[in-house]
Amino acid sequence: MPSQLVDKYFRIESLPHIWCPGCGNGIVTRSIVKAIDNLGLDQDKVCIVSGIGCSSRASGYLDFNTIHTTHGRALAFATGIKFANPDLHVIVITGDGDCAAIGGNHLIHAARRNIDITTVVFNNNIYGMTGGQYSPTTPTGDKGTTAPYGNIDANFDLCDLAKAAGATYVSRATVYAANMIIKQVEDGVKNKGFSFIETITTCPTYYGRKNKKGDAVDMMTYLKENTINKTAYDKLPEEKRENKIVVGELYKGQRPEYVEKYNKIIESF
Ligand SMILES: Cc1ncc(C[n+]2csc(CCOP(=O)(O)OP(=O)(O)O)c2C)c(N)n1
Ligand code: SF4
Repeated sequence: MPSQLVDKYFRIESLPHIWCPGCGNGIVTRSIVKAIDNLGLDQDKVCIVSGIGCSSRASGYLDFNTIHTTHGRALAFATGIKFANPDLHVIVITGDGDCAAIGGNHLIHAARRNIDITTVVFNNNIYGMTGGQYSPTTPTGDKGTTAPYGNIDANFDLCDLAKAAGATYVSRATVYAANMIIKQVEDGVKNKGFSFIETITTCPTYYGRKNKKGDAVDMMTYLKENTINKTAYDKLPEEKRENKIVVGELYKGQRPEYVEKYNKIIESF
């Protein structure tokens, strides 16, 4: 990362970070910072909210208004912050466990309300911080410390979930293509409503090791070879669609934003 971005947006005194070699969390974090820089947002008008997990540690490294909350509750805190300070650009950083297991209820209601928050999920398909338990996005059949013989649950498609719950911007990208993450975070922040960006990231230490996915380079190669843009995917015959990671803007809608609706009621009295 160019040093001026580090100097401007990172709390140097909080580094080095805790992430393992080959972890994709740095790529997503850097992409969020680059998107904020590209948008020219005032640093003091950005609030980064995270839960608990390896990914959620990102908030502590970044020099904005930041809050490192409790596991699964980032969106609940973010909702309060946005209500109290509608001028802030609120960006939530959350892991797949944080967002879709303990925090799943907050996710569906934030999306349902279409509150103007941009949520970036770092989906590594596992609980990284606590040692590799399976999460709601661990593919069926894959292993975790709590599923040593293979996970029998059906895994969530987080983007389908967010769209069905009411998000007005939904997209997916992988850490193999960081430029796509940057563009999606920019588009998510520009969307006046609930934006949901799923980034597929690498955890070689737990997900990779438990599922014999090789090293970080092998995991990156897998992302490269199995990713397909939504437009191309829609043209594929059914039999060629299996196991593809569909990336790009997956949904864009328009509905009134929650805080604006609420404030109109307050002003009417
Ligand atoms: C209420 C509560 N329950 C459980 C935990 C333990 N815990 C901390 S992080 C975590 C899961 C982390 O997985 P994920 O959210 O996917 O993030 P990652 O570490 O993979 O980035 C759990 C279960 C906790 N801190 N608080
Ligand atoms: S355990 Fe996994 S998610 Fe956590 S820092 Fe290491 S590689 Fe990254």
